[in-house]
Amino acid sequence: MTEQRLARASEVARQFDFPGRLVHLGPIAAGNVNDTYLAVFRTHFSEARGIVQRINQRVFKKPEWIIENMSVVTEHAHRRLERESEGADRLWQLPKLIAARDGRPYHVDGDGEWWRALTVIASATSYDKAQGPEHAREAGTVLGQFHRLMSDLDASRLRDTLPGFHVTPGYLKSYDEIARGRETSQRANGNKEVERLKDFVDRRRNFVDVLEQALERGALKRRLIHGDPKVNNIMIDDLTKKGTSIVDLDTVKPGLIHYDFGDALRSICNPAGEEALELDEVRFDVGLCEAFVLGYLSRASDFLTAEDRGRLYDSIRLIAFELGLRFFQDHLAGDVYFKTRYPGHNLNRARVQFRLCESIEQSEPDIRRCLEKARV
Ligand code: GN1
Ligand code: MG
Repeated sequence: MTEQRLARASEVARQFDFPGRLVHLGPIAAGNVNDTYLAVFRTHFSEARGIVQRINQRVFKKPEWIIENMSVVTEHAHRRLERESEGADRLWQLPKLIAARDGRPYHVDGDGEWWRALTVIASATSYDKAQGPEHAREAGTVLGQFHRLMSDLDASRLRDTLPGFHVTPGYLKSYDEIARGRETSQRANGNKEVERLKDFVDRRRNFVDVLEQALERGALKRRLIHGDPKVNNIMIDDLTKKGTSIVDLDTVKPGLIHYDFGDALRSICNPAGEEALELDEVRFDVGLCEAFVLGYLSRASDFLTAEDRGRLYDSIRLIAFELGLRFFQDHLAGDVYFKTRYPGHNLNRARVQFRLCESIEQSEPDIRRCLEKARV
């Protein structure tokens, strides 16, 4: 992190309507796409904290749509939470946009970069890995609650911020184009691990359209989904240890809830985490899966159809495979999408997801039993 980038982010933070003077700004290691900072402002008698984020325009081509969606989603959810707060078992939170001093809900800097500021979720922590079954159950509860909150929001009010997101056959198509490219063969030629992963992909080609086909046939329907409910986007209340919020609302859009279900499970049920360096430690933990599913169903059971239920196992396997494919493709393309911290980082991330996918395949009977037991 260069001094220059910090100075620029500090300058941007001052453009937002926080009370007092900026006393601290530091990067938060959150996310593989946007740049995220914590800003602390103080007056002589109070402190305000905020999240300041640069939106990655290489990924999100229309940053104004990200801002627009965020307002629609949070205003809807905050209204509903307020309405339901009396009977609620906890105080749910969701971040809110903080306006810039000129009144707009974003700031564009001199280089044309788009920035936004958000409230910080109070007294809460997110974790990169599951802390145990309690944590997994709370993560499931948070995702179920989010799906519930979105279930009465008119989807036509939201823009598609990332066309093709989570449509696995589309990723396979772009992977094929990249893998065949001349630059890729120069970069990857002779690398045994690359060849092994290519083979891994080839042996699973016939199942990549399992969800999209069901959608086409009308067996599944699109609903509003989060898009990125991985474990470190779920906030656990430090005081009560209950789930309190889900953050990172950039990819809320109509899609299959299976994408969310699969993404959350491929993330929370891998105790080694997605940045693991030792492949042997990567596995799918069915006990954590069971805990997550119980939490999810405590909020979401009434809107799952029999068709939905029948494809939940496939969603877990598919999303682990899909994320591995996305990391692998980015490695072959020269790391143009996900941020990396070391050479081969995306290759390693792909190896982890593919190993996880194998473990999911090996545990299929147990996973199906666990879904059955919970009457999913
Ligand atoms: C990206 O930026 P971040 O970490 O919130 C990606 C997700 C992946 C995730 C894997 C817009 O999310 O789809 O699951 O990395 N987001 C986008 O860690 O591509
Ligand atoms: Mg994200």
